[in-house]
Amino acid sequence: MLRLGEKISAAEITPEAVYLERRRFMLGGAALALSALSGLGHAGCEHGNIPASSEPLTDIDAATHHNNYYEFSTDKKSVSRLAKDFNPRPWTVAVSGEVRKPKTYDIDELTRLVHPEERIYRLRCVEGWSMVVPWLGIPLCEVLRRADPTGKAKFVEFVSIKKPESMPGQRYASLSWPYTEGLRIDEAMHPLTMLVFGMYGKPLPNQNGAPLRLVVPWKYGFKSIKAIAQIRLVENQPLTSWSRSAPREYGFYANVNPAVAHPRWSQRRETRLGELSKRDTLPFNGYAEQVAPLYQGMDLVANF
Ligand SMILES: Nc1nc2c(c(=O)[nH]1)N[C@H]1C(S)=C(S)[C@@H](COP(=O)(O)O)O[C@H]1N2
Ligand SMILES: [Mo]
Repeated sequence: MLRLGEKISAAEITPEAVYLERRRFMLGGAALALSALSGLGHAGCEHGNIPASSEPLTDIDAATHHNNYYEFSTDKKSVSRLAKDFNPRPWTVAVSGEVRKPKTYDIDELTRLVHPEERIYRLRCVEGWSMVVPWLGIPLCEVLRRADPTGKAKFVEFVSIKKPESMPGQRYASLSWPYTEGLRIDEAMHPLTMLVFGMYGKPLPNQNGAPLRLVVPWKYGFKSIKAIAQIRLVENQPLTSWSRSAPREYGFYANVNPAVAHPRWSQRRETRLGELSKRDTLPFNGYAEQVAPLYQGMDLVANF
């Protein structure tokens, strides 16, 4: 039996178009064959206060043909074509560092750790586009908790795969390879932070980060690292690919903030993929109620 999160099965009051879309994804999701999942639970990770979205979903074609993925290309329209033959199997994800129980998971073991959930999240790219996507995955917290972090685990570093034979963009020094990202431990443990392996009820397309990516919806898109191979719990704030290449432009926190301009352009407005007119960008990408408490007392202009 197909088991998706409550968000999709609850009889929520939503505009009819959204409801019909959701139904379509449930049917599509059957193709994922999430069968042998009953009996698994969520013990230990608090999932409260996940916002329900009633916004129209971005067209799947738009969300899968306009991609930032420098391992393949810096041209957003070419990524899907260049990533077509990338093989996300076999794949392992190593969880290591400041933990008592390091473990290397096979990807198919990791995606079955707990019931997958479908959550509709906005993702806002630093370059000004945004999308609303039904993501399928598990809370990152579930994986971190099982590793049993030590008291020294203050940050989490994520490392992508390095495979220049099948990732043509890695032949250029457009960024340092492998792509790395990081979160503070409380950001990583936050219930909104998801490890994602599907979208629109289907396995994640290569261009969107197969077989496993992060989605951190209140941060600019570059924090949502694709093709994750390693998750390391560390004591010190890790250096990330974008901060290394342009420290003035891409900070470690990267919380969506319309009040703080990128040095080369404003962040006040954004364009939803598939739409023509712009809309206002919201603080924390609209997730302030859930995540603003994480940053109480912090100067979010200095910590951009
Ligand atoms: N490994 C890797 N992950 C990455 C990137 C990348 O170049 N390499 N680009 C990031 C950026 S800048 C954005 S906006 C999002 C885009 O995700 P999408 O293609 O699913 O929209 O992926 C992020 N994750
Ligand atoms: Mo981005």
